[in-house]
Amino acid sequence: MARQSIEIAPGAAFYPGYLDRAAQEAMLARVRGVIAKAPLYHPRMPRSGKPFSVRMTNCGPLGWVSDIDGYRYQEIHPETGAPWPSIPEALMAAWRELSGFPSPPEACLVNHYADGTRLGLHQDRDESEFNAPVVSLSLGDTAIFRIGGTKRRDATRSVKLASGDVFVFGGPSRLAFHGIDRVLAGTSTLLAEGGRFNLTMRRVTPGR
Ligand code: MD3
Ligand code: FE
Repeated sequence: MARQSIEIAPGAAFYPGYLDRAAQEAMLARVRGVIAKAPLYHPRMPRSGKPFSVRMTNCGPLGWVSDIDGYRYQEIHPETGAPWPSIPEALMAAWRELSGFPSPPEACLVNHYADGTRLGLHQDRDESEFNAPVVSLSLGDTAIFRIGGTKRRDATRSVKLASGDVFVFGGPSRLAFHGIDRVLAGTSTLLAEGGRFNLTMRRVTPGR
């Protein structure tokens, strides 16, 4: 059955409550499994080497990393040297249902926000397939998400992302500036330790 979505901006489809509580708990267990094999770490900003406040890891054949040398996708965890674990089947199913893209995702970036962490306004342009959307899933505390246009100075709007919500960023929104202004502590009971996970599936190399 087709899911109901809200178009927040051209090509940006919002699916509030895509995962119910039981599905969020099952997904969280999968995320914990990924982290057991590929620990969360603090990426560093190119050039300055300043650490991000958000911790990250990945699953899938490729993972997005950032260090003093720059941003890139690579096949191994930067600290353990091990290949990234595979993308959990429940995430692959969401991609098949919602992406409208024939090829599978190659990378799933896992971001972890402790209370008080944020992610500044940025574009995601380290991929070479912009016809594929980015599919994003939130777990845990609600975040204040900001999205603008393809120019940094374009007007922005804010959307609250709650646990179980999914966003598909395709079309013109694929290259929109976006960021997380703050995470609202205590808004979800999913994570015993508090905070928030965001999972983003991406196609990195050209697909069909
Ligand atoms: C719009 N993540 O991983 S999710 C990121 O909540 C990222 O962790 C934020 O920005 C987070 O790059 C925001 C929503 C999101 C993710 C990726 C996008 C929006 C996007 C890529 C292109 C356009
Ligand atoms: Fe992003």
